[in-house]
Amino acid sequence: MAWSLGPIYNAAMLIRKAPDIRYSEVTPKSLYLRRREFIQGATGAAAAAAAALLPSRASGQGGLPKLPNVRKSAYSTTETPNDYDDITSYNNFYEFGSEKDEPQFFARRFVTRPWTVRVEGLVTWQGMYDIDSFIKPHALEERIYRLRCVEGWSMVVPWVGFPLANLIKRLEPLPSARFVEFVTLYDPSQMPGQKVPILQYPYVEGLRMDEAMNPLTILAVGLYGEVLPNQNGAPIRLVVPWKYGFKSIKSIVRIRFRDTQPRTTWAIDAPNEYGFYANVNPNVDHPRWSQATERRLGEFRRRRTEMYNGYGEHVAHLYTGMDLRKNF
Ligand SMILES: Nc1nc2c(c(=O)[nH]1)N[C@H]1C(S)=C(S)[C@@H](COP(=O)(O)O)O[C@H]1N2
Ligand SMILES: [Mo]
Repeated sequence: MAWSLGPIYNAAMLIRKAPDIRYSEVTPKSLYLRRREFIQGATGAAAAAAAALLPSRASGQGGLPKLPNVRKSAYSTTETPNDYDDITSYNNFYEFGSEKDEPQFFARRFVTRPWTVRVEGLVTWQGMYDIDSFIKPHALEERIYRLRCVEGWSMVVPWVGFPLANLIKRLEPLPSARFVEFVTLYDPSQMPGQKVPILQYPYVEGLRMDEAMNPLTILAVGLYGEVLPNQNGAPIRLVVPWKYGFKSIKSIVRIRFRDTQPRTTWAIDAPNEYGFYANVNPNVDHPRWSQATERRLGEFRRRRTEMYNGYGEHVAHLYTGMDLRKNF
């Protein structure tokens, strides 16, 4: 059985039951309404309308479509964001090449519309969702977050997105769901890196349910007020700011609710180097290098890396009682 979310009009979340829906036919013709989601949606829309518009940034636009009605978030850092050009030309996206300067070129013709996200596993509202209807019910926020890559560099990125928790609440996971797994598109015809046997594809990542529900965890659909450039994970990617960058999986096509911990790409590749938790931790070295310091893009002197990338007040409680040397 499959379900599809139709276009969602401002206040309302409208759902059509669609048996045997095909990948190419995800936009429904008829819709019906569930009262509870309607009320939730209306609250969100009112809040969005009341929120201030994002002041237009003079710097670094990519010339991509601008996202409307983006409100500012109290979760943003006050640090200066890196330039648009840095954020979009120094990328890890192995599907488009393993060198940092490759994705900007090899992802140029990547097709991100139409795009569907499949929701499956231990969840009430399983189904295939058209990306635009998936995003539409959510008020968009600018979240300026630090990103710390496991390789030792960092940057500050003005993402546009919405809390993953808001989506999860709508999808109504079953009580047995303890983890969420995310999967990137597998399409070697578009992603030349998938023909190279460096990593196992499709790329998979995952979070424990309480990590997924933490208000810092977002799904990003934009950057600097515009839709995401392909090399940064268009059309939708995860951002988990207190974890190493590799947890923030790009170009998501599948979200699966599970009762067991997912096997994640980097942990499959090198289980002694990359753990499931991957919390930024200056006290636990990578087997091949120290994690005590980092280089912010655009700077020369290395900075000290902060525990949980500086987000400890929001997330440290998730790990009380856990041995972070074992659960790295
Ligand atoms: N599908 C996919 N997602 C991915 C990666 C990848 O290779 N493939 N690289 C990860 C790593 S290691 C980092 S540091 C961040 C980089 O995100 P950015 O290029 O937007 O800065 O994306 C993460 N998400
Ligand atoms: Mo990374």
